Amino acid sequence: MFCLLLLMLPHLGNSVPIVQDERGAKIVGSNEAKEGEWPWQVSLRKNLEDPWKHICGGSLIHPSWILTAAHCVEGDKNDTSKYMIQLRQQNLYKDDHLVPLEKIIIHPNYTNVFEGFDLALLKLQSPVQLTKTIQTITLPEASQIFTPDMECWVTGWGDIAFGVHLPPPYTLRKVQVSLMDALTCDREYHQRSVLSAGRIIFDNMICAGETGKDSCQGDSGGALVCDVQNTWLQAGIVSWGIDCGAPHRPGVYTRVTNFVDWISQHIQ
Ligand code: 4AZ
Repeated sequence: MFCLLLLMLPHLGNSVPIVQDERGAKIVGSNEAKEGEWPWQVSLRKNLEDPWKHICGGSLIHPSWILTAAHCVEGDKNDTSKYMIQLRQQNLYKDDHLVPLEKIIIHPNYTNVFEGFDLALLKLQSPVQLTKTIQTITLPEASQIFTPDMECWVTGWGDIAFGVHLPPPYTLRKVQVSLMDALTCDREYHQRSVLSAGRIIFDNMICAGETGKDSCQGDSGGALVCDVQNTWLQAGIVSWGIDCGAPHRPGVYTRVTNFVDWISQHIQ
């Protein structure tokens, strides 16, 4: 959805042709996740023409709470009945057990993805039983610094290349991505861009990925996680990007450290 929208924004000057690449594109550039990996990964489902269709990813951060992107539930904060959560699943739609929502909390400063603040909390009607395959992801301390040398991954059932849906049996995919701070990312986004004035990437965003390795449509709301001294911490939430896996266009993520106080205020 955002790919298309974004490509229609001429001022961002994306001049990269849409081609199938030879870099082995999948989530983009990924491999299949193993069963038991990424036990916090959830699928956000919406009741559309296709009932309970996957629209976004999300992460289990507490037995009763999911963290996702605000743009995934935009305009529906009082309409919890339109949504359901599927907890960690190896193949999307296989043996669904959908969990209803009690509450949707969109960050109060959210207006659109380009301004940041692209996060929302979803409260489940009843807490989930944690198992070997269903676990929470740890949020970082607000002071945690994520650096490009860290090992970070993004996972999801999103498109495997720009405009190319993940085919059945919809196996969860993962890709290792390197982080990029907002300023460096902003410089990247100004490359080959018609309009060079003004910030494109703000400090409440963090970027990750490189040519051929990226998140894509359908991965939104999912977690960008990093292994920090043998603990997985959530550094980002898939938010937006121009194209998927294109040169000078890293994936843009909500920077979780900026929002851990807001999150813990709501989930106590
Ligand atoms: C989307 O449309 C989307 N390459 C998500 C992530 C990225 C681009 C688009 C990052 O939801």
